[in-house]
Amino acid sequence: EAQQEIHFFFPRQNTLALIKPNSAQEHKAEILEEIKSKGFAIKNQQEKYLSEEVAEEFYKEHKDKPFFSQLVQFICSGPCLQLVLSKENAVEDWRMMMGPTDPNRAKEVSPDSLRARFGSDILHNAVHGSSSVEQSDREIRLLFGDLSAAVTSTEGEEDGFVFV
Ligand code: IDP
Repeated sequence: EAQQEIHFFFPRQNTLALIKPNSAQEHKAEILEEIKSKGFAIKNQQEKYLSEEVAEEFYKEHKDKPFFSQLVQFICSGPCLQLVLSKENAVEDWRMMMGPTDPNRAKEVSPDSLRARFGSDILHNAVHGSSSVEQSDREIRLLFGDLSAAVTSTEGEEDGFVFV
């Protein structure tokens, strides 16, 4: 009797990850180990201060929020480890590793997440991850500039599933 198996394939994606300034930086070796152990390839990496101008562009969707200036100030307050991560379903999988925006909520619903472990409050929440493939392309281009030519855009793998 023929057994059918359904194999799902997720497209290989890039996502932009930031290890934000301060406390998270102390744990970057551990965070990098964890990233690799979850199957992400690190396609590009740089440790840099963000300029205020770049930070404002990076977070422009929040420019009308009351916390915008605090957010820009915080993200520029020390070096950020900037990473281009790549794997199947990278955008969603990295956000799962991060946990919810607010570390206090993360501690309740996702205690193993990076924000639960390394974030201190909703502003100082340790890590960033792109919210979509489109955002990741934009963010990678913004932070890596010309270097991003080699890594932006999702790679050619098919999105979908096959019946075997
Ligand atoms: P996300 O980083 O989980 O995608 P967003 O809503 O896109 O969350 O917010 C961007 C960043 O702005 C957060 O990571 C956090 O650092 C900061 N932030 C979000 N909401 C608040 C708030 O209510 N107060 C202060 N900072 C906030």
